Amino acid sequence: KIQEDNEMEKDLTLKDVFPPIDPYNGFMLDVSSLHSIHVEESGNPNGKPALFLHGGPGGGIEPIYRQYFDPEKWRLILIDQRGCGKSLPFAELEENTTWELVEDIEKVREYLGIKNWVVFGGSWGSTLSLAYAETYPDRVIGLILRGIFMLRKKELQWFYQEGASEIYPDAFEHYVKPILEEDRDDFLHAFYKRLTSKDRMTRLEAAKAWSIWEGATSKLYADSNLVERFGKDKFAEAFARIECHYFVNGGWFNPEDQLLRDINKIRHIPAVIIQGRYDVVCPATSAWELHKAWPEADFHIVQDAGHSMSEPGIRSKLIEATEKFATL
Ligand code: STX
Repeated sequence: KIQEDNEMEKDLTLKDVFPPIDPYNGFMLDVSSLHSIHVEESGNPNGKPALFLHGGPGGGIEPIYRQYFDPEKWRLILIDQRGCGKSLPFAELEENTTWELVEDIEKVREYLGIKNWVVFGGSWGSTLSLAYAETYPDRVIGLILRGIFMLRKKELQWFYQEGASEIYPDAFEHYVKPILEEDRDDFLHAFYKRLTSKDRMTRLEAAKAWSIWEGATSKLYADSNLVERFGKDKFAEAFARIECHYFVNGGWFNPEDQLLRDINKIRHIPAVIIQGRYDVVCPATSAWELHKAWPEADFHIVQDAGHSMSEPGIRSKLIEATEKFATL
């Protein structure tokens, strides 16, 4: 009995992130006549390669992302996707599509002389991880996916039109403010119009409202730091413009459930799916549908978490996964 209790205690110990580290390499890579993307490497140059794909699209990389991987075991590659972070031109929408990002990833892999890698992505990062793996399955030796998002109409409708609005009516009131009453039947297109306006103030006002909506709904327990970060001009402009551009274009998926339909291409790859029960940004239905289509992948619902990778239960499961995959 006592032993069982101890075992349970052990299971309840949450894994914390690794200490902060600086990259040992960083560079810009020209990926088209228009775009240069920022790439960095950290950890152990002789470690197992892992690719980190950030969210949004348009979120850019954050130093904390390096801390989910044991720096002695992993050679970690982080990319600022087109138009965000340190990539240039900033907030650019031309030549910025899912399939161009997939090709950028291949360019980075080839440039670094990496044969194959573990791919780690949450939210939009999970979308892009699936799109990349289904296009280049031979290059992926493992997938760690969190807060599953497959960019289908029902997912966009839930978060940007009606659904999440019922759980966060207070934050939703701020989100809709820049949009005229008569345009509120289609927030996605109404925001797109403002986010691509020639007038900087119109763009900025819309970008902040859009971005703060996501910041305010990302965690089970509201986090004012997150809202503040998402509301910063520079972050909001790239994040909102790029997200909205991808979403009005349905992510260039065809059919819209392309990622699920093509799941057989990657079912042989070792994978972990991690999902917060109370994820309001990317509700658990998508993770559940992915689990049903891909029963071989480890599947974890974290009972006391929302959408963010920094929530303790999610953070712990992600680190368990990188530790397990380090020995793959
Ligand atoms: N977009 C969800 C997403 O990918 C619908 C996302 N949400 N927050 C983020 O990404 C960041 C933390 C990367 C800003």
